Amino acid sequence: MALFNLGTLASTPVIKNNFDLTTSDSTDVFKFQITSGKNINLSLTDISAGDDADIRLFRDANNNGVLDSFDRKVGLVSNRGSNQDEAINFKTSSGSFFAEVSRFATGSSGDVSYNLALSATEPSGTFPISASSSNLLPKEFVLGDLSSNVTRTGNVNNQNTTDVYSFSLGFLESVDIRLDGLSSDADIRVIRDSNNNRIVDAGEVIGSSTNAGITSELISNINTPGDYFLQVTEFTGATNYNVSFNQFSVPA
Ligand SMILES: [Ca+2]
Ligand SMILES: [Ca+2]
Ligand SMILES: [Ca+2]
Ligand SMILES: [Ca+2]
Repeated sequence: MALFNLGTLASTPVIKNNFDLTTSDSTDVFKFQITSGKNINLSLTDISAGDDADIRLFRDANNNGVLDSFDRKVGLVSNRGSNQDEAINFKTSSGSFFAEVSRFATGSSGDVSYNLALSATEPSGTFPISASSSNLLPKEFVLGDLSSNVTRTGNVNNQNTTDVYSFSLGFLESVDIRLDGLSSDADIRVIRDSNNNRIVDAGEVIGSSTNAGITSELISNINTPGDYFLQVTEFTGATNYNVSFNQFSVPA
């Protein structure tokens, strides 16, 4: 196991790109602190083709500075198949944490390389701690080119504050995006990752909808060809949701 001490994690993402796991050194652990209630965001991307890596998040529950079996009793995991991106978005109180990236041996052929981004974003409100949009862009749900209407259902909650969908639009394709079926407040925003670094940088949010309560959300008429991300984010509490991508053609 390799251990990396990141110090205090804040909203500016910490980037650890082109890290490697091997059969003899199959886990990397990144230790960090948050000094007040925040949203911890972890994004594991660019896992090497033909391989599988997973990510886990643990609190240093016994405060001894070591990731031990006591800490491992409670944690969050993202362990999808093959080299799909992994994501954790956790609303939590201050403390010390360990993010552990591990090589999933059964799904991997040799060395496994990956990119990791970590951030701790500020709550949107003051009290109680409200969720905030992640500034990381793992491809959790890959929709591809929107050549027909797509509807998906999901759930956001304190242990999964953000879901990220990736989609693209071709020439003369447009889309309206609607979020409904809410039982608690959730919001949406659309991001164009212009510099392709899988981080939400200044100027990359091209639309958002943040109505109060369980009012539905709508972002209309995105119509420039290209690749996009949609984030669905919890605001105050757990909720199921429906997200609809209503595709239509732009008149030539
Ligand atoms: Ca410990
Ligand atoms: Ca995996
Ligand atoms: Ca970016
Ligand atoms: Ca809302």
